Amino acid sequence: VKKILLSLVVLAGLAHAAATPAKAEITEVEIIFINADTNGDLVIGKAEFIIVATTQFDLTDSDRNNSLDKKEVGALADDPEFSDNDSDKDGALSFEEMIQEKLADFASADTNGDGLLSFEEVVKAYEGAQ
Ligand SMILES: [Ca+2]
Ligand SMILES: [Ca+2]
Ligand SMILES: [Ca+2]
Ligand SMILES: [Ca+2]
Repeated sequence: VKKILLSLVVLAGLAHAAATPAKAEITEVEIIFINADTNGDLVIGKAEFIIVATTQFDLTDSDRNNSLDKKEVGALADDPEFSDNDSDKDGALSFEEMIQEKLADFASADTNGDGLLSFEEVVKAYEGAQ
């Protein structure tokens, strides 16, 4: 369950711009969901999930070497998850390492195994990560 946290931090980062005090009745998880559901069918497919992850990866990879090192991820580098996800232990997260982790997050959040994340599944994963 802990493994979903980095994804949600990533999604929350993307959603941040949409979160205005005037819309305080909309919860953070709703904003995350709406932002990720680019085709508006009220479920998040694997492709939508990967687009969000890829966009965030590209934004974070400031030197464009297709790898996130500790100075690029900032405080997240201190999260034990960063070293867990760094499977080849080279001190950086490659795009492949990141996608592998995201697909694992997707699978664990998709509790009914239909290949889509419903709002309820996202809420459960989000609450589990708190
Ligand atoms: Ca969708
Ligand atoms: Ca980089
Ligand atoms: Ca690595
Ligand atoms: Ca599902």
